[in-house]
Amino acid sequence: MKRVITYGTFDMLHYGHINLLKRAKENGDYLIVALSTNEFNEIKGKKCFFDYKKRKILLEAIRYVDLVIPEENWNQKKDDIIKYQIDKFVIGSDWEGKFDYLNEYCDVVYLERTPEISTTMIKNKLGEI
Ligand code: C2G
Repeated sequence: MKRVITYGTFDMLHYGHINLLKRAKENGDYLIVALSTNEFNEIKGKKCFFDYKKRKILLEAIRYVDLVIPEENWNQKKDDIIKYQIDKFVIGSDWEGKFDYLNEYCDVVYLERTPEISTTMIKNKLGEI
């Protein structure tokens, strides 16, 4: 069984996220999503609309997602890959090159980011109404 992992905040879930998760799952048989905790989002400088519990409920309802674990810091990826016996690390192309060091532990794949949709854009558009 090919095990895939991806990381993110996934706030205000939108079709760009779903598109990423769909393609991530197509890279294997079992998809783990490491979901940024509220505390880690503060470190990332991201203000979330939904807290971790709600974002986790939303992700767990997606057919492509098999397991959701907390992402608490920038440095847990290697340990996660070993602990969960990950074959492939997948993330959007906005991170191109940033996680190549994980090649030592598993395949690293950057998937094209879905254009013209982001949580920030949604917030801005809502602000205009
Ligand atoms: N994404 C995408 N297309 C979009 C928006 C997001 O493909 N239009 C992808 C991102 O590239 C990422 C995932 O969806 O792979 C989640 O996006 P974010 O919630 O913005 O995650 P991010 O803040 O990039 O967190 O340690 C890694 C970080 O936790 C990644």
